[in-house]
Amino acid sequence: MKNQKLKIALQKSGRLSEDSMNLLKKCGIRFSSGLGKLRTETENFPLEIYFLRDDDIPEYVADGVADIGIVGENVLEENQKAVERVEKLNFGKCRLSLAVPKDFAYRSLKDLEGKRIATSYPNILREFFVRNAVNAEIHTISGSVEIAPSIGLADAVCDLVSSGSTLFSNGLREVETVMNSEAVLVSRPNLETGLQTILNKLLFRLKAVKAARQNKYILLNAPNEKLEKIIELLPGIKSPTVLPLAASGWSSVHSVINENDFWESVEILKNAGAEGILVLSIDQMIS
Ligand code: PRT
Ligand code: ZN
Repeated sequence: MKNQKLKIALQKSGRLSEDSMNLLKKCGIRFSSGLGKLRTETENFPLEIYFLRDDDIPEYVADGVADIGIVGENVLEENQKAVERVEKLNFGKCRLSLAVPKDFAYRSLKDLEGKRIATSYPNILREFFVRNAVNAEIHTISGSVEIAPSIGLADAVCDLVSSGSTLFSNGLREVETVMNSEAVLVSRPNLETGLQTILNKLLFRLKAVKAARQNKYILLNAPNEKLEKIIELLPGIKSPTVLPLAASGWSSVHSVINENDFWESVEILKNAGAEGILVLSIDQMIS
C-alpha cells in the first residue's frame, strides 16, 4: 500500500524516552517531540510515533495499536504479551536484583525461605523462585519498593538497579541478580509485507548506528620507520589506511577501533611513536 506508515510506540516520559528519540534522530529520522504530545508524524521516513507509558507498550504492540515499540526487557518479561523481540538497543541497561537490609545475615537464596519480598515484578520473581526452589512470599507494590523493609512491609526487595545508589541510601544490600535488562525493539508478529519492508529499512539504520557507537575512528601520524610496528599494534577492524604526509618521512594512519579497547590502544600507540592522535565519533557504520 502506498503512503503506508509504521507505527512505533516510545516511552512518553521516563528513563528510555530521550535515548529512544535520540536513536531515531541518529537514524536520520526528523520529527518534533513537543512535551505533552501523544503522537507525532515524522518528516522524512514513513513512521508515526506514539508516546505511551512503558508498561502499556507490550500490550499496544501485541494488539496492533502500534506495530513496533521500544521497551525494557524487564517490562516485556513481566507482561508476557505476544510480541517479538527484534533488536537489543544497548541502552536502558539495568538489572532486577534481590536486596536485603544491611543487617540481614544473607549467605544464599535459602535464607529468603518464608520471607516477605516486595517487588513490582511479581511474575519474574515468582518464576525465579520456582527455578531456584525457594518458597518466599511475594508482595506486589507498584512503586517505592526500596522503602518497604524500613516500614516493616517486607524483609527484602526485588527491584531494578543501575548505579546501586538507591539501594545504598535505603540501607539495602544487593545480593542476587534475577535478570539483566536493556531496551529492545519489539514488533507485533507477522507484519504485512509493506510494513515489514519499512521495519527492515529502519533496522538497517539502527544497526549502523549501534555499530558506530561501539567504535571510534582514529587518525594518527607516524614516522615511517615506526609504521610497521604501529600498524601491527592497531586493533582495527581491517588493515588501516596509510597515506603519506607532506612532511617527508611521515605517514598518516586511519583506522576504526572498538570503544572498549580505546584508551589502552591510544596509550600503546603513543608509546610506539604515534603523534597527533585524533579520535572521532562515528555516526553510522554500514557493514
Ligand atoms: O511512566 P512510565 O510508566 O512510562 O515509567 P516508569 O516510571 O515505569 O519507568 P522508568 O522511566 O523509571 O523506567 C523505564 C525503564 O528504564 C525500565 O523499565 C527499565 O527497563 C529501564 N531502567 C534502567 C530503569 C533503571 N535503569 C532504574 N535505575 N528503570 C528504573 N530504575 C529505577 C529503579 O526502579 C530504582 O528506583 O531507578 C532506581 C535505581 O537506580 P540506581 O541508579 O539508584 O540504582
Ligand atoms: Zn512504567
